[in-house]
Amino acid sequence: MQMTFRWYGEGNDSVTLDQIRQIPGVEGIVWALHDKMPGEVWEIDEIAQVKKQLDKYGFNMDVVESVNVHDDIKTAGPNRDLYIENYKQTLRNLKEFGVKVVCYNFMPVFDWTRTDLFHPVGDGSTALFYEKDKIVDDPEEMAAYILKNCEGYTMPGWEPERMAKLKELFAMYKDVTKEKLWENLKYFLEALMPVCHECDIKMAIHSDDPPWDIFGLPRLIVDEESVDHFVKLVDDPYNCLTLCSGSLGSNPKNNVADIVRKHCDRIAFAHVRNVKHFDNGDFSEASHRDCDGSIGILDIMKAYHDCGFDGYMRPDHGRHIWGEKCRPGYGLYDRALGIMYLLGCWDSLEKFDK
Ligand code: CS2
Ligand code: MN
Repeated sequence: MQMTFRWYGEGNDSVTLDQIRQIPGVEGIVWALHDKMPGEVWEIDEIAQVKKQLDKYGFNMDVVESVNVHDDIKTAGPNRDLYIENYKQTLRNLKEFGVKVVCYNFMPVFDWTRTDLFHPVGDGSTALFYEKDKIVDDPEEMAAYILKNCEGYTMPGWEPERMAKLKELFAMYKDVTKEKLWENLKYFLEALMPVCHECDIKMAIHSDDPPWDIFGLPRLIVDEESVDHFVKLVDDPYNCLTLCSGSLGSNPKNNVADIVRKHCDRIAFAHVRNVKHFDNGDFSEASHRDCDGSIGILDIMKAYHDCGFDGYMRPDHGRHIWGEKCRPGYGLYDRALGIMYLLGCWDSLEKFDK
């Protein structure tokens, strides 16, 4: 297993590479060109700039999160083949820098969704929170509600530019049923697989978050059955998963450790974080410690260890602690604590569970 840390880039993250270097055990930075629009080619000289920054600290750039997928690809729109060609070119350019895994998601319109970005946890810290009854029919109302409590930040996919085009976006997805979305995903991956082989880059889909349909939009990667379906849909060792314990674990019916055991050979990238379930269907993000949440972090780590997982791992969203001002879920302190917990689990499994 190789531990990594997500970083949003120079001038775009409150956390610095200098700080990340002091967290024990981090070998690679999970990065992206965050100002690229979905569908644009990532150019060699742009990637080279990031490489230069990471090289100074001895970090590898093996994992990208995310090369976002254009809505035309998700909806089989008129320019999907053009955008697929661009995606292939991006993969070829990333290969020049030794990139091994590209994380992406196939969620319609929105990326991950919460109703409160800074919800008090009760100990003075705050965390991302999902209040089920707040997600009703009207995403515009919901966007306005979130804006009231976001301290100037937005969730990915909820940017004001996108919110301004919301009607248009919903119209694009009007006829995209779950079946069609699966078909469009298959079309996309089948087109990419030869390039993935050529470049030795694994495509690793991120689990949908939350793992159920929202605002009438279908979501695909939501439970064990859909993960089974996904790996068979394009049965290729380069068609892989970014298995996000927190995303799948938001549904109390999902047993993430079981999914890890079943599909370990297709997990290229492991996101490990904890979630606390409430009886009414709400959930809150929690510290990475097993007993602070409901999804069985220790079982999940043991499952990875038992399978001999040798892919990339990172802590996922953290709480906001010690007064840190940061991107929601992506501060330094709680994710650094998360890494120490995950590495603590891993080291003891290595030593005592051979
Ligand atoms: C999230 C997502 O759970 C997560 O890791 O922060 O934004 C994730 O990066 C994307 O869905 C992956 O494409
Ligand atoms: Mn994740």
